[in-house]
Amino acid sequence: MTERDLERVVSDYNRDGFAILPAYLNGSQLNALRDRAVPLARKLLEDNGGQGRFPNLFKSLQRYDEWFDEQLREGCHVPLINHLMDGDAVGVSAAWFDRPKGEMSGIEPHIDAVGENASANPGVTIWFALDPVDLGNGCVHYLKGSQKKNYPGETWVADVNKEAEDAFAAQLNPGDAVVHSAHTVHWSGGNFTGFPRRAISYFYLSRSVYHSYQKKRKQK
Ligand SMILES: O=C(O)CCC(=O)C(=O)O
Repeated sequence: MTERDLERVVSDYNRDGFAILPAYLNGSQLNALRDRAVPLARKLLEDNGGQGRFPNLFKSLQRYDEWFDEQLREGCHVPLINHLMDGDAVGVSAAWFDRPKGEMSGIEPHIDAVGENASANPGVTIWFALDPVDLGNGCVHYLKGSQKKNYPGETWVADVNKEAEDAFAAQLNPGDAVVHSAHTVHWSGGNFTGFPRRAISYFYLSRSVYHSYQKKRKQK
């Protein structure tokens, strides 16, 4: 990424809470990601039998394949994540987000992490498209500027106007990516086409938020 591209990404991210990264992966990086992700997701789907609220969403891929562990720690995107998080990023999860043909509902509006206040950046997610994604097959939408508000309590966000002028549909090509703050409200749609809509994301928290989540989990 050139200095100029980086400036544009930081400025979009600070203003809107997300930034589009066109052609972020080259052909061989995209093939490597797809070749690693698709068989693992197939195996996880066979093992779990499509259970749960999101049968085609698998988190913590790094626990099943060390390649994802390495990507989460040292992938080509990690310097950008650290740049956006002042060098404070801890990798939490590599995830598979599929919206296969016929899955008519997406994921409702949410943020990725609850922080202490809106001005502190609790984390960042980078989402890589493996297929062309658009309005028809359930692309991710963002509410521009929503990272600046406070959403205390929980990650699901009620009463979001998905038709608002500030709602942005991240329509991407394979190898494009989008990076968003853990405080940015986002959602996705169902797949009303015959085309696949597969993606991989990597999720990072700031060190302090990561440790406080770990502490809360141990107390449960
Ligand atoms: O891929 C999707 O449908 C939603 C992605 C998402 O919510 C996320 O990456 O945090």
